[in-house]
Amino acid sequence: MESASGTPSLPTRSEQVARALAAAGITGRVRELSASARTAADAAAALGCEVGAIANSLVFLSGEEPVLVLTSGRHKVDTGALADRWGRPALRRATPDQVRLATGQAIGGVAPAGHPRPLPTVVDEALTAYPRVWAAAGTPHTVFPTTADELLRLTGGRLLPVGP
Ligand code: 5CA
Repeated sequence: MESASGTPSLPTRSEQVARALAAAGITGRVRELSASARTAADAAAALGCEVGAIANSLVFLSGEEPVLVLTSGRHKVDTGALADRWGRPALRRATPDQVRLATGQAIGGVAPAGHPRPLPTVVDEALTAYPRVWAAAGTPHTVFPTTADELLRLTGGRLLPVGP
């Protein structure tokens, strides 16, 4: 059966992501993988791409506000430097419960969109090095192809360096 998004029977959380992509005019389709893509390394292995081309959707709390940092899988976030560049209160890693509350998605499948409310977002400048990047689509088994420019459009985010 085909759903409204034109993709056959995706999980509900991925349907929400597919709808957000369509609303932003993003044409890359959500793809369901047989292997788990819970981490950037798993996703890169399943897709046969560089780990740097995986966009991890990491949730932090800045003060009490949840924020999203779309980070290349090739490095970690330097939270101190990023908070300074972004002009926000210090960033700390959200707990699994806080991630679910802010995104409606579980760690391992957090997507850049499809959340109950849009989160203030940074897109990692390092992602511009890849003509195609892959992000999770709401579950650990779903991904979609995109670009740094599309992620900026999708999230209304800011392009900043996030790595060390
Ligand atoms: N599906 C892949 C990308 S396609 C994915 O979701 N990767 S991820 O990096 O965005 O999700 C795993 C991330 O969740 C880890 O990098 C880590 O930053 C975060 N994480 C894992 N366990 C915890 C935890 N207990 N608390 C908070 N964050 C966690």
